[in-house]
Amino acid sequence: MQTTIHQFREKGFVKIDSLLTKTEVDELRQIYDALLADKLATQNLRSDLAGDNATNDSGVERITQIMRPSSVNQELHQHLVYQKTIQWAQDLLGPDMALDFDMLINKAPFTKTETPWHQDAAYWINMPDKRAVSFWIALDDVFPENGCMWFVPRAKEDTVYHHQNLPNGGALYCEYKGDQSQAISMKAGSCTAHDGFTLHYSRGNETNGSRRALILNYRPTSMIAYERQQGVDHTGQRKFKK
Ligand SMILES: O=C(O)CCC(=O)C(=O)O
Repeated sequence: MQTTIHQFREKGFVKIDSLLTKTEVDELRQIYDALLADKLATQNLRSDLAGDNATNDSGVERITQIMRPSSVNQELHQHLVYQKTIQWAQDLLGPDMALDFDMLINKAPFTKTETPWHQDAAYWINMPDKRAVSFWIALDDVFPENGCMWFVPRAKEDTVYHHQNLPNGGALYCEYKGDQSQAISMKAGSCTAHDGFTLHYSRGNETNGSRRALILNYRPTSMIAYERQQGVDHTGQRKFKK
């Protein structure tokens, strides 16, 4: 545990093996697939991170993002994964960590669309306390060819690089041309944890299998209250805020 905490603080990211049991992975896969299939219940929380125009002729979403999925699924809301990750969040960043929001990011088979390089802090409003951790939980075995996460060890300072929007509501992105990035392959049920200033990206899914990720974001209770006061509840359209 101390090595994990040390690496997270030094590099801005770390892998946590076997966060979930096989049974827990199976439970989450069922919930996940039901949410993906239910376009009606998720319609206001759902978007294509590749941008609206990216949806191909067959109407397939390239990178499906569903915000706050536990708000429409009670089983997910009560799942043990939230207890396991809050414990890790508090160990990594302090006892005041609480769940800010959850999301699903799915890359369906052969959608071949990368999530561009970015830092999560580019999405944030300006917050006095910038501690945050995002758990990216693999519900399938992940590796470069199906879209595992890649990270660049972060700088010591809290620097947010210049980001732009992909057209038509797509993701924020920035340039990264260095050679420090590391691909984090892992088994289903394992996760990575990264902070808001760590650059990350994933390749498109070039395989015939799914690449399902559940993402849980934690930050200080006081900063969640601060966000909510300003109308940020992570259900709506992404905006670039400084
Ligand atoms: O799942 C992906 O491809 C990207 C995930 C991501 O950017 C994030 O969790 O912050």
